[in-house]
Amino acid sequence: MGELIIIGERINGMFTDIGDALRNKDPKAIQAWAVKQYEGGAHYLDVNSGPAIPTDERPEAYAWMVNVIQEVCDLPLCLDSTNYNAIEEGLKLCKRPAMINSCPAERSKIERVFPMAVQYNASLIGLTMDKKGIPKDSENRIAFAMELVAAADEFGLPIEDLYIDPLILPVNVAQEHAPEVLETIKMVKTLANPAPRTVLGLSNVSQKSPNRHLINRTFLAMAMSAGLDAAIMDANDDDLVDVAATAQILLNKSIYADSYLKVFRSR
Ligand code: THG
Repeated sequence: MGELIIIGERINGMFTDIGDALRNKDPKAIQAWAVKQYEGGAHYLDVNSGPAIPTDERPEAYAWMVNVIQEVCDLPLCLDSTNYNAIEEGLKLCKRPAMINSCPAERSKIERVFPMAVQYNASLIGLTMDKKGIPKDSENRIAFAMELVAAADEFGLPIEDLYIDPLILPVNVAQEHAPEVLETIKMVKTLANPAPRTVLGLSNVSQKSPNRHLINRTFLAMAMSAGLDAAIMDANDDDLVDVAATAQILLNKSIYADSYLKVFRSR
């Protein structure tokens, strides 16, 4: 019944343990985080090699990451890279339908990524940005979302497999973006029937702020109220996962029981 899709953010080369694992070809930290995020409540695992590996070596390093994760965990993967050759290597290896993360509203990239999503039966995150960057107003974010919806139609991607990401920025430097992002989440639902889905990289909102956890939790509740379907987030922040479970109850999207927190975590 429309429960939040939790995409664990932790397998990302921006974290030093994952960056070291990639440089040393040592799978331990990657595999430990795969299992730990599954136990925390993740439904997908984001996989981002980050800056640890030179660009031309990324497809190979990326394929290695996908393989070592699948050795220990059955969760589907959210392939997070700007290198589309790396994503394609990952797609060839994925045992379950993956999510491609991501494609901006730029024609050359749309032509590369949308057919690949269809070919591999993957869902796809579309970003409300182009070469010039991320617009501030929700109207301009929605204009990019409309281009991505039109591309889904053109290339035959089922509309419910398109996740629009309005791109939340850190509140300490881009405070005026937060309400525009919430408005965009609401407006995306009016673009098509069935509607595309929505996703956020939640932890962006609190980067370099104190009270990170509080900011993440508060914004997740607000975004879910606006209609958010999925979040790339810290699946091991138990209080954050509890916020997701509770917001779902209060939005009447899952059935209340006194034990609802336990129910949310049981699979
Ligand atoms: N949209 C989409 N994909 C994304 C993002 C998005 N992928 C990457 C990112 N944004 C989401 N994932 C993270 C992962 C970690 C952090 C933020 C977002 C994070 N990391 C710590 C930091 O920067 O302070 C790293 C701390 C450390 O090095 O230990 O906050 O928006 N589609």
